[in-house]
Amino acid sequence: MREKVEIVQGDITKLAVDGIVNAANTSLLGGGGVDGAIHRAAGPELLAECRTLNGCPTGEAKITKGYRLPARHVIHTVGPVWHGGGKGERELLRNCYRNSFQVAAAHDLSSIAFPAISTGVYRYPLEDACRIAMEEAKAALERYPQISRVIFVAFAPEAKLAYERAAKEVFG
Ligand code: AR6
Repeated sequence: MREKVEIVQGDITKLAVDGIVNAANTSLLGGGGVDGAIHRAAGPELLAECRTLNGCPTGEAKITKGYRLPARHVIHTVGPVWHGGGKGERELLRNCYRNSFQVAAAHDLSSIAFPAISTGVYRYPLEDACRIAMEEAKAALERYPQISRVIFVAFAPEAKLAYERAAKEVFG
């Protein structure tokens, strides 16, 4: 299983994979951070398709085409805003990963790349977020044999270290 997981540093919009995951907000109409970068790189057709989706509740995931991106699809998920951990944040973040993998598998995507959902503007603690991401990757790889490549994209060097620590803890 571990060999199907890659940890890379860089810009998720550059990856030629079946699907990249967007850390969106409930409107699905764009924003800053990775969401802004994905919309800029995909072009206005992405926003047009997103307008037809009627938003997305926190923890859920919806798929669109990738348009001008090298990735074929974008899976839009909405992470929780961190309020200290007492507002169901952990379960909501877990749901983002679970539902993104479920949507990917349902559309027969075999390679999927994730940013560190909620760890930017939404202030979710990085170590905890990377651990949840890794646990859910392991579960998804066990559940969906059609998924052969999971890529965690670290934008900052500390995120790469956090993913590497999480991979050791989860996969041994
Ligand atoms: N490639 C990969 N990772 C990136 C990129 C990139 N091009 N750009 C940023 N990151 P954030 P959130 C990392 O703030 O916390 C938006 O306005 C970044 O370093 O993008 O889920 C939405 O519309 C961080 O580790 O998303 C929402 O309103 C991670 O991506 C809100 O922000 C997530 O940071 C969502 O906040």
